Amino acid sequence: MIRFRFLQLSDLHFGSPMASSKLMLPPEKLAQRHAEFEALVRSLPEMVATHKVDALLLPGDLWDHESFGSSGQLSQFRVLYNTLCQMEIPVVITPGNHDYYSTSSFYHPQVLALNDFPAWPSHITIFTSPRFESKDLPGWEGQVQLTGKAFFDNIEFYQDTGSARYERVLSGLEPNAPAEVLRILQFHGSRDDANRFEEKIAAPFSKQELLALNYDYAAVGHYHRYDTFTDSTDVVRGAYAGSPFARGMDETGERYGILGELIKDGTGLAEARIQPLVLDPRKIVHLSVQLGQIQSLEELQTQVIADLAMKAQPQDMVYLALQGRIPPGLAVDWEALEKSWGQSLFHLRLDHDQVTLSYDIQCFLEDPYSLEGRYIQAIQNAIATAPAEEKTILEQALYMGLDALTQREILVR
Ligand SMILES: [Mn+2]
Repeated sequence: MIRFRFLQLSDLHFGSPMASSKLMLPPEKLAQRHAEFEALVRSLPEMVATHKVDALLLPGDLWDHESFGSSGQLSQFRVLYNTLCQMEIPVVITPGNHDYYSTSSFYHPQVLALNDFPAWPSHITIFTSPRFESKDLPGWEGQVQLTGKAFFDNIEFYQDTGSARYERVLSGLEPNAPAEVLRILQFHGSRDDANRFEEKIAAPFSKQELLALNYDYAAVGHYHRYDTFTDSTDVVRGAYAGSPFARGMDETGERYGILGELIKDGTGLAEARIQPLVLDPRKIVHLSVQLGQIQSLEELQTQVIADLAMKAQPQDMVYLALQGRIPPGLAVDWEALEKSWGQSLFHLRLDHDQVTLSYDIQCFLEDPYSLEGRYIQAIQNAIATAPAEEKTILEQALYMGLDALTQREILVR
């Protein structure tokens, strides 16, 4: 019987500036996030020891770049490189579209040597062919076999403009190890039906194509959200760990690595037990708050504070988008509110671009012969007799009509 425990991590994009996010972290918080990311990377040897894993599986986009660029990139390359070199267990890397393999890649032995780094040690297996290859896991010869491939460029494409060059990544692949060997597939690619933040595709495949190949487990990278692939009997046959560290708005919610155990007895498929392991001490929360019929600053505060308390924790980074209307004449100091709401959090960014002014309806009605007055009267009559589901639409129409009639500057900045 083969019992194999692993930690799966991908899409760290280590070395990325993290500065372009809508969160707009100020320099000191950005520096803190870089330090936290580095601490996470440096904690990997301890993590694999704590969880007693046999191997570290890394299906791509470990670094945000594929070669040595600026000195900043060099120093961040060094941190992760040194950590992987210190590992006392096998490490398997299948380069992704960001850290793709090429003749100028740091995965290339000559490039590494030219930049004064010692050669990749023997416990680290790097797949460097654009076609799938199979290799025995060091120390597990005849028991565990990895099948993987490397990306060789960083070109993603949009679904509707895909060229023939981007063939189905799994087409033509056949497992070639004996059935009693634990067979793990590892690569970086886009599952057709996975949760995607955007529609860009790299190395497409479907769950059906993957399951038909009968690998015991597939460790896949590229999409930044944790997602498992289960067969028709709900057995896990592969997974995306997602990105382990929250860098931008496409990485909301908890960030994970995968702790897995594969148990293979005989020639049938292995039993896979996997669990997500939270790796980032903070998370990004994208909170949209629809303002109700608020009449005062106090009501606005109460509603937002209640939502924040429910959805975010003190260590989190919150992007708070307010929508709705506030009474005319209500003076709101948005900057002060952002500061005050952010005090109980690591960070808060307030977006009030979608907040508009409501109207003093009573004032319009006092002049029943005005266009606005007659319009309001007509809509209110309709609201009084409308079924419940139409009332909301009519209420919205009331305000949109008034916006048009009064030709008001719609957005309050
Ligand atoms: Mn990728």
